[in-house]
Amino acid sequence: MKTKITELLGIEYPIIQGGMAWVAEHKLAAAVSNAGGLGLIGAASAPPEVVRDEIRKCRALTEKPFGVNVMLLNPNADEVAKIIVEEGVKVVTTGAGSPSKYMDMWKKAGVKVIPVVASVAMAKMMERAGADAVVAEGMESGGHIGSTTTMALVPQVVDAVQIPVIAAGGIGDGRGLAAAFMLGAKAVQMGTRFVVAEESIVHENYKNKLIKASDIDSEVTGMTTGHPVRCIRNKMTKEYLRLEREGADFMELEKLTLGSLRNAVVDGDVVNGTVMAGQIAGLIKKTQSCKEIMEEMMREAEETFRFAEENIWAK
Ligand code: TUI
Repeated sequence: MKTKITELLGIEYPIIQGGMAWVAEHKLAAAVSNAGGLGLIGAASAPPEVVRDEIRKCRALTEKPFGVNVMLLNPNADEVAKIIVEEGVKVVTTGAGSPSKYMDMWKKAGVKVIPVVASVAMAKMMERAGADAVVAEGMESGGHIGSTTTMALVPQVVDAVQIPVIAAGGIGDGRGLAAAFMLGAKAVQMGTRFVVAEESIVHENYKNKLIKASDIDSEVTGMTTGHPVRCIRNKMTKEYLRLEREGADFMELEKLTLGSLRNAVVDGDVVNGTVMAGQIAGLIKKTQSCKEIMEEMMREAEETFRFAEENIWAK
């Protein structure tokens, strides 16, 4: 398949993996890239030298292109941004803020820059700043989110910018991929489905929590702090939302989530930990390899188009 994004990134399939904190390490990224998509290492809050090491380990596992996601709330983001250039990484995605201050450095080094945005205004700003593409991420996504749905955001971003748009949020199968194309996207970014991939190092408890989740099992914590985060409902979210309703201050709420994503992903504490996941978790029923996920997505998307051609638009 050929789209502006597969051409820009030199990949086979128009599917990129989300740069998920603690989840998107080198094994998952390499597996997605080897399966024909774009794998990403999520730098999140990792120490810069750990990110360097992850990049090198990923390179040892794949000859295909892969990228790094820079989480802009990370106090070490400046150092991570430099390591990306030093290590010759070809693609960067960014989240939770504006990467404008790194744009010149990255562009000069020939890095393709793809900011994740949650609004039209941010998409336009990123295009002006020199971005090669944007990921338009709807509020169906897991983790840190904006407030507009994928269905509403993607076509508005597509109309507002000339650069290619990648759709994210609520996409978990080939129907979602086909729908994203219909909205004008040139690829999709997927997170939640890759969390349960065979190659994902995430704790079994976390994977099982997603596999068991239904459509209405996610909550958004942090609406009152300005950092809304979507995760699966558990003891932590119930306590968090109760404290928020009672008007708890930022520091009190922070205590509840400090280290809590790591506790869930690494130690499997899905009761008190933060189990970040998107609303599409209810669709995901089993573990598969990244290759199986990718091939199934492409087959389903093709079937979806064929069905529409033969049944919906049939003359
Ligand atoms: O970044 C994400 N998703 C994330 S980051 C993350 S780590 C974290 N953990 C706990 C609390 C907070 C963060 C977990 N999930 N997605 C991309 C994304 N970016 N979604 C929304 C945005 C965004 C929001 C505001 C992008 C730009 C923006 O601009 C604000 C500004 O600076 O003007």
